Amino acid sequence: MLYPRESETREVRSLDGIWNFVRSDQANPTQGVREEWYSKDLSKSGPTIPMPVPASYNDITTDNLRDHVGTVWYDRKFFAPRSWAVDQRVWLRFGSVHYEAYVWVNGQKVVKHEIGHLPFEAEVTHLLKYGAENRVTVMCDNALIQTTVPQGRITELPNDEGMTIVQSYTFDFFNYAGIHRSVHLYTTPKTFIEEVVVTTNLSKDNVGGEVLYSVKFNGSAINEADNALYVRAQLYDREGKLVANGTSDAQLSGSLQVDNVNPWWPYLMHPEPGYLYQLEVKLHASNDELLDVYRLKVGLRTLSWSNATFQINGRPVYFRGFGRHEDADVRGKGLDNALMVRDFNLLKWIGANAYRTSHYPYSEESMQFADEHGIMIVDECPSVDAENYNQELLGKHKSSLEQLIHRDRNHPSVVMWSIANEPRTREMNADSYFQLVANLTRSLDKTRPITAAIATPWTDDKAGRFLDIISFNRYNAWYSNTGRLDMVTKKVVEEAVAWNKKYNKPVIMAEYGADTLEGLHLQPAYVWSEEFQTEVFARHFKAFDILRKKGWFIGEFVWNFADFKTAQSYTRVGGNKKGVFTRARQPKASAHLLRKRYFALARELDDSSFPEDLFTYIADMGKTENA
Ligand code: BDP
Repeated sequence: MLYPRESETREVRSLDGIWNFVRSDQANPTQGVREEWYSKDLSKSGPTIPMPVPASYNDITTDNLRDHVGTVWYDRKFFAPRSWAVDQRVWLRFGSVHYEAYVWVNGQKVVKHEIGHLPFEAEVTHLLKYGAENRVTVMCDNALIQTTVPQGRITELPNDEGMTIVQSYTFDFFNYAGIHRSVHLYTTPKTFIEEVVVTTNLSKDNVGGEVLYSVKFNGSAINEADNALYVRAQLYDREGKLVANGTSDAQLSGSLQVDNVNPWWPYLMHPEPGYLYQLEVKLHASNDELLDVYRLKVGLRTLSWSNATFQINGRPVYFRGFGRHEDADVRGKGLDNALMVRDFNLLKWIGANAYRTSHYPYSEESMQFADEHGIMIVDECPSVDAENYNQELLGKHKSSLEQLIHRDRNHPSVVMWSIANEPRTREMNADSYFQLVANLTRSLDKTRPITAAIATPWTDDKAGRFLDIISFNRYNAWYSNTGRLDMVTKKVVEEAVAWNKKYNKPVIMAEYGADTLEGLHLQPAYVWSEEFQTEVFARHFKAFDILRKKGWFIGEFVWNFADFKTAQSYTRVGGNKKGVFTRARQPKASAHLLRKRYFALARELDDSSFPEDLFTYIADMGKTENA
């Protein structure tokens, strides 16, 4: 699925803004459908409140909307310009609605989509009134059950008024819901470019490059005799200079050769990271008439992996990064450009070169940003804590990966697929289940390795053999041996070695960390203090350095980039506080230590230089300057 972009043949309009909102009666979740609320303005069916889009609805009001379970409704009006009535098609696209969405336009059902964090769209050409006002209505359901991805449970419990519905889940982040990402209307010509798939190759010396593209069109050929559409592809460098061009074969595939290529490199691995070309794809009829134009950014890079290493452009990569969340005050999981840009500034400040989109696909805008800044992404599907494996769950889990790969396969920043976080891989059916999930992933994309973040002890795990890279999550000195800083280093080394011995594959520590209350200082280090988090990190660094010498240990990811909201629990003080940054994106003490480590690794492994302010002046330390 292509990101909506303007071109000489396409227009894009945002439907972001303030929508009208109604919450259903929890005890009567289907009332709106039975009473056909979508057939007229929502305000005609009852009082509405204003609701921002994109945003989670949970933290906007001051009442208990936060804990609402079940359906809510949104609607808004918009104009469709008269010019759109002729010779084009119009599409309505949602970047993400969590968890399940039903959409109507002018009272007509348009699309239903299940699984949050992924885009979906539908053609609305024939439903729109042109040069007139139209209405879009969305019903969104946040209920998670044993066959949704991720899973949850709905139970009915007695409360002070009688009975009430309660949502529970085992995963450790708040189940924010609503229209989380932008809503777009966009136009395409009648016959248009529906899909572009790009893969790239580099010569051994990284001097010659190749862009392989394959295009799918949608729509009828221009006239009966004309079934010979073709594509003209042109590649431009950063300065806008044409560096390659060509014409596709009859299947609309082709390749472009690039001399003296600027490869796509990760941040700090090269002085010019995140180099992107622009690929211009033009769909032509056989009489040369130009039908459609779509442009996308392309990074030229190769990935390769073995049972010990992971390489980009032939050079070994050591991942230093984070597990993260899309999470912020007030807007919850709603797309927020200010937050996104701040986060990338912090990632670069701290010297990270990667993050995992724990535990679901992140916004398309952030994927584009990662491409541009050279941040490598371990791209995770929304499966968290999978258990009680069943056919329906498998079907949706596979569908989430299929949608994710369709959405993200052209991003150079995406270097690995993560097919699950902490699945219960000791359960009986875990092996056949994960074999099927891994096989599907591989069949959809052979150019990237597969991982999953596993917390099941290595002795019991049944999924690792289907992965290319083993990622494990472990909280030494936190969930096990709480407070024991002397029980970290050896345990981490032993566990990583055991995973490697069991599967003979590269190993990453995908999560480690400690909850830390900003401003709490205790010396000697004591759990929840800034001193403790800093010490926990240092003990892990020591383990990682022992492991790096073994040749197959390829990365360290702190849990978490920033503090984030969770369900209410007596183990969470206002949420999960394992952030290196606060929820407001300010550094804790550990951030300064981590920054020194990440830049030290970048200097040792990739020859990059230190930022000037990395080390604060303390004393001469024996060095005399001749100034
Ligand atoms: C891990 C989970 C992560 C949690 C973390 C924690 O993968 O989602 O937030 O533990 O407890 O098991 O902090």
